Amino acid sequence: MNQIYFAGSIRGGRDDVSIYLGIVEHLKTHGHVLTEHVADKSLTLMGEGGLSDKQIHDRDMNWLSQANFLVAEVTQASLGVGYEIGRIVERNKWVPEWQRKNILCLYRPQIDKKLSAMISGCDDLRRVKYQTLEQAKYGIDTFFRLFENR
Ligand code: 6K6
Repeated sequence: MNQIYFAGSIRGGRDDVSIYLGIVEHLKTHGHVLTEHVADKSLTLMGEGGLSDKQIHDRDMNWLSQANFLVAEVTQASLGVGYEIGRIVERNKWVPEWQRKNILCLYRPQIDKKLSAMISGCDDLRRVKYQTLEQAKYGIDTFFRLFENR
């Protein structure tokens, strides 16, 4: 079964949390989503009670290492999401092809928010532009189809 790490902004801002929820629900049709909490509306900027930042970082890095897909919603700029993507892009350079984690970045082009050149200019990940959830779902389905029967 596919293990999917979904990345979305937390301290970068929670404006898009409803969109994350729709994406996560759809990702579940493609495998097990390790990070459902990213789409949890009750997870606020104040965070998860009881966990230190080190515990969150180490737990998430552990989940990221278990995942074989990283799907990130990158419209809302987030240091954490950029860090997660960068860690995997770098790791992918040092492992054989069959161990690489495939990366999909979903974003909604907006007049006042331009995607970072570090994501829009990176050859080592796939990007899908969308406006509606239906378009995001179509992009997700197309992405996963690329890796079927591999
Ligand atoms: C929420 C708010 C404050 O502290 C929290 C508790 N946090 C987190 N729980 C789980 N994953 C987290 C948390 N903070 C960051 N992450 C990871 O980084 C997630 O996997 C997200 O994809 C990403 C969000 O980074 P920021 O920089 O937007 O927080």
